[in-house]
Amino acid sequence: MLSSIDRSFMGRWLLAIASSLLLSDRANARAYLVGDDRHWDLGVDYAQWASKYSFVMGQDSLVFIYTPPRHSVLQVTQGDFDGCNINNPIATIPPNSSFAIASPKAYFICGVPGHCVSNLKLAITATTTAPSRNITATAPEFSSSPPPPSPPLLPLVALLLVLFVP
Ligand SMILES: [Cu+2]
Repeated sequence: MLSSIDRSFMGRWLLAIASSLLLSDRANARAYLVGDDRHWDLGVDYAQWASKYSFVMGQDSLVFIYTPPRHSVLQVTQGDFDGCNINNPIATIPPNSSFAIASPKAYFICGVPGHCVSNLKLAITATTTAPSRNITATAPEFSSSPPPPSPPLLPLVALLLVLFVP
């Protein structure tokens, strides 16, 4: 039988472990600033920008920075992306907001007439699993300070504690 001091200690450990697991999950999610420091604007090659990254659906997001009414961001079908049709958007992405990547493909165009045909358009392809991601790798993240990684032993320790703590 554990003393109350032991239990309190273990309780705190469980909390600490739960927190690090949560942080470790969040550390894998990335918010990509579309166009990097050029943001969402004319004169940027978004096909080239997208080719630099491996997007993970259900995990990563795209951050669109622009100033209306100069630009807008419409999520569209592939057909409307190809044809630069601004009249049938799936969704409008508000300025300075993030779009959670939830499908293998996503298409965006600027809704200001003439901008899509001038190449203000972005198509991304996402995978379901992350290519071996490592916290020490160069992180093209929007937020500049990822939380510290947790040791891989922690999930096992958490499981053991959950099993043995009454
Ligand atoms: Cu525009």
